[in-house]
Amino acid sequence: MTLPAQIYVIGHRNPDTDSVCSAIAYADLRRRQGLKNVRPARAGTLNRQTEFVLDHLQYPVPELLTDVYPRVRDVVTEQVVTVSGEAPLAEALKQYHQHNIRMLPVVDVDNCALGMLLLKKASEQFLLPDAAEDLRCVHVSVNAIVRCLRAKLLCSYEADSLEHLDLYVGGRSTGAFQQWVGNIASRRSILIAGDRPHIQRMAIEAGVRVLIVSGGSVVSPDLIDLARRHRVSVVSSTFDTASCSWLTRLATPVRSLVDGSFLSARRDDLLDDLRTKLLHGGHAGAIVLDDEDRVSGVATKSHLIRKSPLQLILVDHNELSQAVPGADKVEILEVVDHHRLGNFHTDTPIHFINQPLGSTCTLVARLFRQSGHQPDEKIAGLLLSGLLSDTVLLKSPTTTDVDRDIAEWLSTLSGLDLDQYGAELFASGSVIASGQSARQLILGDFKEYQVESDTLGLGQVEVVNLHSFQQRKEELLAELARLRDEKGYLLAALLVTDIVEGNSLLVTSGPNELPYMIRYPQVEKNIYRLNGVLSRKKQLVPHLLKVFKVAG
Ligand SMILES: [Mn+2]
Repeated sequence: MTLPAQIYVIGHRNPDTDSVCSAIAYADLRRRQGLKNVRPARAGTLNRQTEFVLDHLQYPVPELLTDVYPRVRDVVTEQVVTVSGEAPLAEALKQYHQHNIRMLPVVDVDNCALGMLLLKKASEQFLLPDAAEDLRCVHVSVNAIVRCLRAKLLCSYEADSLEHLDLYVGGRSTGAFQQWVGNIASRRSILIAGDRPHIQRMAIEAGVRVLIVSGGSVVSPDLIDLARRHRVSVVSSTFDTASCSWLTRLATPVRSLVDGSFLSARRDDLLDDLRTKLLHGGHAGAIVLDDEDRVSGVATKSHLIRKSPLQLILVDHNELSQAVPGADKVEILEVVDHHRLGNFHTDTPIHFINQPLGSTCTLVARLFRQSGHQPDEKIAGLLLSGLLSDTVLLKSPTTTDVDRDIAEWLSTLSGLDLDQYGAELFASGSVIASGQSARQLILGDFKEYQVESDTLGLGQVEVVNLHSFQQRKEELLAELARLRDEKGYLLAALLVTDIVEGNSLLVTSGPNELPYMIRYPQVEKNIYRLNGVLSRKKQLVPHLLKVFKVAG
């Protein structure tokens, strides 16, 4: 039995709004088209903007998949058959036969593993000995005999003690028996006798360890008394002598046949790790344990070739390096994307849809339209969010006419106004409006640069408009001054980059002569406008290094 397949629609790692919303919407579409067991997932933590979208549209956060590597639990799905450590070997043999298996985990009362009993080893125990003394020797307790022979315990002495004992049948005439019983090591002997009271008495007087009375024969009360005085355990079984003898040999509790050095695996272990253990460890199988150390399955080599029940539909990416870890180990059913093609191979043909549109959400919305399905209000809202996010409110150069057309359609379906909702969407993603302290904002993405013996400390934040910055600029200026003092920087500055306009502001705390040397237009005290500057590394830093070197 294998688990039913579970199909996840999932975007790339470090998910953005397009990636999460297209996964939700595409899962919805495929479900409506009749695909079973399909649900959206995400490959990482949601960013603030996506959180806002799901919250605003009151849509549940998709399940987080940190990886999709096949686990032991995905392939080991059979109900496990176990045997109690106290059970006689006879019971284990019955289980092997009944369930057609060759391995049996031996468990204690809490269902925790004591070891693994292989059919091969269990049968060898009985079939291999050929010397008379080995054939006679059994490893049992009185209670084990009682259990295996379904017998009555008439007189008990240390019934739990597990001992190596010799098994005899009292099949001699009274005179011969008397002589014989005096010659055996009686304290380590089990004697099977029938309904002959003389023989029973002689055995008890000789002090055998266990007297088994076969055929349901009675034992008189005075003999039971005698047995108690001689510390002889007496059991009575309805089986005949031959069966009693055979079953006593199979009465060995299985726990004494296993050693503790079994191979084990956790349900959550990677299948690849189990593979290594099973292929190189020399064990026929591993006992699978659950979180509470209880036995939940047996894994064998045949499990290693089973397919994971998990399948993926990738949206908003097509490169495995960007996919949820382990994606290369499971079946990928479809890809829906708007990025360049990466290195991607499959064993079988798959649905692969890739179009150079502004967002995957545009593509998914188009698939809804083409298939005659109309997204409901919430799904339309999600699709619109992904579309506006990826195309930066339809302003990014990647925006196509299709995106603009689809955006109008989704706006109508969702009842969300393009401009108003778009503005809210981007404000929600703003770092500056996130409630972080000024110090956290400055140090979030911060680097130090050396100019001769001086140090510049430069942070950067990206925003989609300068609105929230204007509200916090005094606070940021004060914090930069404090930071400069503390660290002894020549200049402490924060580059606030408007990614929509493609410009930046440089907020500074520096030497008094800075306005005269920096060669950027000053907007107000300690704030400069850097037209066309987006990159700290490629644009700002080379400029500052030049400026300060000339000055120094
Ligand atoms: Mn995208």
